[in-house]
Amino acid sequence: MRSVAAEPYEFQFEHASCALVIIDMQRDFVDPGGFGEALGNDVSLLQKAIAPTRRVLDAARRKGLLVVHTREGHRPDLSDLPLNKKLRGRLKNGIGDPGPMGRILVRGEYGHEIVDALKPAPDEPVVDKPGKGAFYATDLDSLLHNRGIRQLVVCGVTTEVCVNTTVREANDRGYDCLVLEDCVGSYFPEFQAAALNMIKAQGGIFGWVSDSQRFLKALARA
Ligand code: TIU
Repeated sequence: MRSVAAEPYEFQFEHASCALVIIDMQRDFVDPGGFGEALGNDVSLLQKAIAPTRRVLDAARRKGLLVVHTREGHRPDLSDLPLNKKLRGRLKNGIGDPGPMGRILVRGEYGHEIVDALKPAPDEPVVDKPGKGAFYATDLDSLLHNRGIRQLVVCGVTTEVCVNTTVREANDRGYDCLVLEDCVGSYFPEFQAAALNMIKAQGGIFGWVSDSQRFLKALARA
């Protein structure tokens, strides 16, 4: 077992049983000119997670960790888009409608793709998810289970929405999750702080929180 300095206490992992999971680092959420920015959000708060996540991704690849990427989005015919999600927000241009980078959150569209800096390698699984949690209506659990994965190191956006939902789903399925605070981002600084606190409170009720430097140090030792 390897140890990463973390809160509420050290996180333990083994290379063979640990995966890096990068949540929804898609152009439409992260890039200037995308759907997220069109909704009035400050995407620089998400952009700053790219560089540290890239360093973690590079190190994970070098060390041979399983790397899994997720993308939030829907089939082009929108048959997997629940009506409540379609209607939520009363947006003039919402999911499935034309957006600044193609149809919003539709698979195959430019804005749905992962940002260039974190582009998945050909051998890295990409899990397309219709919900906020990466386990809901996907094969993520079986993919991890079949590889003997027990620990997840989690990066991505947004901290209080898809990252938090995924960590909660993972925790209930028996995975230990380490969230790297500089590799996750929220449009709302107060939610960033609260979402991280919620994970590590009560003895790590949902998991552990650390940062890229501390994780990279632990990975380098291994
Ligand atoms: N990936 C993810 O978090 N999807 C969202 O819709 N996040 C928001 O914060 N809106």
